[in-house]
Amino acid sequence: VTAKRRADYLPPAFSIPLVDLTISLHPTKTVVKSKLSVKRTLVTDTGKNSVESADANSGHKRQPLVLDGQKLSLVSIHINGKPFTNFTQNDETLSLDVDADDFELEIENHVDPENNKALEGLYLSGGAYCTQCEAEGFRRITYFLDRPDVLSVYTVKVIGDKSFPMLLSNGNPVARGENPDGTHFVTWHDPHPKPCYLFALVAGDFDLLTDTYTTTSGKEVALELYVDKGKKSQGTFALDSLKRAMKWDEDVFGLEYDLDIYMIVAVDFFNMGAMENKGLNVFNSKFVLADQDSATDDDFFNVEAVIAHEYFHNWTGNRVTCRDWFQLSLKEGLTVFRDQQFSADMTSPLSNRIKHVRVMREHQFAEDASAMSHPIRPEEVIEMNNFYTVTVYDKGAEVIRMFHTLLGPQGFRKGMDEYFRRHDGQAVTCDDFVSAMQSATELDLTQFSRWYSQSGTPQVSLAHNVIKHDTGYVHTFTVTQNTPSTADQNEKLPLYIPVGFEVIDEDGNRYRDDSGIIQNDLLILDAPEITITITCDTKKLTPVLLGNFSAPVKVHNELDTASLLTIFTHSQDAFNRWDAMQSLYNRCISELYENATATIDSGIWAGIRSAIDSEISNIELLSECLVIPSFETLCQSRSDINVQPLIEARNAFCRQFSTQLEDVLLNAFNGIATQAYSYQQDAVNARRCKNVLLSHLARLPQHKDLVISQFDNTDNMTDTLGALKAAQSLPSEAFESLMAKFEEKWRHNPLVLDKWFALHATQPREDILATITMLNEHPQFSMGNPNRVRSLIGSFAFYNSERFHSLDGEGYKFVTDYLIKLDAINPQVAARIVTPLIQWQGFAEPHQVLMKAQLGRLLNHKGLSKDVFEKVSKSLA
Ligand code: BAL
Ligand code: ZN
Repeated sequence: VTAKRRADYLPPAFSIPLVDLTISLHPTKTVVKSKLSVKRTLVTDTGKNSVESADANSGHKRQPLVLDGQKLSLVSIHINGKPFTNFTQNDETLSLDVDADDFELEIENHVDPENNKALEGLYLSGGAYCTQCEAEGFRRITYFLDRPDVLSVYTVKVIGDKSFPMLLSNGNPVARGENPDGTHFVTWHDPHPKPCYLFALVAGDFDLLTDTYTTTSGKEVALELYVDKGKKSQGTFALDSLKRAMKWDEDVFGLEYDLDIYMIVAVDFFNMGAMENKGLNVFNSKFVLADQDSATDDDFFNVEAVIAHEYFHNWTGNRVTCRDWFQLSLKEGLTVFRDQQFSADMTSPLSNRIKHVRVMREHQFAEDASAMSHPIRPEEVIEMNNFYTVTVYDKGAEVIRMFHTLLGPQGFRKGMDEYFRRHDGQAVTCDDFVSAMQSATELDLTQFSRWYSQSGTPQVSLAHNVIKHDTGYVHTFTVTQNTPSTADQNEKLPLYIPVGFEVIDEDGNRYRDDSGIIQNDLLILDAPEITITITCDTKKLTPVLLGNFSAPVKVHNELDTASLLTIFTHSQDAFNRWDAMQSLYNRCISELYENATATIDSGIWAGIRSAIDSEISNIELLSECLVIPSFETLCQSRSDINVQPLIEARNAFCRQFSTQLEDVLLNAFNGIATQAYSYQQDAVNARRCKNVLLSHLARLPQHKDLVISQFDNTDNMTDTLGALKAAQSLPSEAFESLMAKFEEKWRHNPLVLDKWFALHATQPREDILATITMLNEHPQFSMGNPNRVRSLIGSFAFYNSERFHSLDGEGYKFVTDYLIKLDAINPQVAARIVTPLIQWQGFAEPHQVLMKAQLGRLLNHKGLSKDVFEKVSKSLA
């Protein structure tokens, strides 16, 4: 197994301007006929092929055309119409010794969609043919230069049995008809040159929702959404979301859609969330189907966000694509940032920001601290599918957000305009993006661009000293940065970090620094250390760092309870107010972690009580402030973690929280009226707040009926699930009884049942492994369906920390046994679920020993995929 390195990039030795595919679908023997126009690429000044020039000059034979191809049965090769035999083949490539510079290559091969359980390339699942080509799946359909910098215009003829009435591919349909053998066909033409990872084909029998969208410049676009039969009514929200996304991209970025038709197909078997294939998005049905009975508010939110994300890729990804896969964040970080901005505009900036910061703190910081640590632009990759990570996506989006913060909305837009002006139709690099942004600002972005090459989570620390002078007080704030070494990189350089910086006193008055270093509430920390002073006649000042999470860093700012409550009361930044409460809870949990019998000071409860009282009508902030940091978040500010004691400390804090604050929690709960369901932000906020409150009240036996009553009486899935989550704290018979009713009602809806699988899997009961083993046999469960596997096994490994990390080692062993079986079917999904096991670094020695023992078993397993091998071998290196 060899790694590819970013530094080894060479441009392709051949281009393929035109691709003409004829694909005759058959479950086990699909015939792919590919006709390619191929040109040797020339360097204009020498007239020599760019890669072979040395060989050519020294008189050696010309460089062969080396095509990628995996799991294909080759039938024939023709060049310029003549049979061609001068080739060699191995498991991964087909190498053709061709003399010509410009020729037509015809290849015929067979593929076996029915037995393709990895869901990469062309597969037949759930009664439909479907493709997934990103990152390197096209090579499982036909032989090709499967790399994103080879851009071609595609014509695709799809031939299929009439039991598959819909035959779809990219672009516009240009012909359709019937064949003498009873099959039918549709021919598609996509005029936009694209890399093969954006190729798509879908064939099946779907329900179709249609609509139109007229762009600002007056072009009418047909919108088509394909869903499973009988699910039409669950598709309307997605289609409306698409129109909102199209409008938003015109309004905010001036970007219009560029084909006559935009199609989205929802399928049940899908490794990812969705895929932005040109003009033909393929979606995991989980991110399309939504109605009030079966989808929660979070599901609605996610549908809108993912629909927008894939749509936004049409410009940031498809029109301007990546030169090579190391540049993945060029399109993903940027597109995640764009979808986050869209969601904030459609819903609420605050809850969006908190949602995304939670992802960073729970998952991205953990990745940085693990053996899989990598910069947002990785340097070395064995299996590209392993790099669709929270680092590339979410930290990548944070880096784009920092450009936005530094350049301002107008400067950012100017940079984006320039990016498209320079690179529309090209495959480019992250450096090209930075260069376009550089053209839009006076700031020198050289140091800033280290965010692309340096991995790890920087730590920003603050030391605050006060000296009394005759005239008042001089406060000195020393802010330092330090990025600890990571598994992939020892040496770290100072980064250019925009640190939100606010200084307030106990009454909420704000203070400016003496030298005006802080501008627009930002301190630019571009050196290892920066000191600012504030001279004033106030002794007690509270510094508030990282407003709105202005950079993807951890902050060390030791503040006492009074200061945290001051921030909550007075900070101008709602994010900081939320964050202060999170810090307060974290500190309380630390006390209980260090001393299990400690009781939290009554002053703290009084402070929280008055915080709740003061925000009783601001339910959006209130609900976020009532959420106790997750176990995963708590792990990120600790090392050498003993799991059970930390979970017990968190549970003890939660119990005290419920007991101490029962009256205010109940009062707030009763104060939120239940309304008929609508997916409107006010109603979403109300349900969210009510369900957070219910989860606290459910810990008190006297409020069991509130949970049951909500479960029995609600008209929507958000409150049903809120009740079920709260019921996880009830005695197990009560929980099981509600779960049984839920299953009875929803057993025929797999997406809803996924929620049920996940609720079971996250129960910290002692016999959970037996329960999961039983659920694995549930009629709706299938190891071949990634959604089911993620719900049951993924939820256990990622979120049932108590049982996964149980010190008898059974949780680790259970997941490992499962992964060994899953890896043989679907390596991509197996490699995702191995993540919690490879993140052993933060845990205490007894955990590490047990985790590494299971990783060793995996590594020794014969036939392990490249996907799992890469992560496991790194974690044991
Ligand atoms: N490009 C893979 C799926 C997504 O990020 O949209
Ligand atoms: Zn994406």
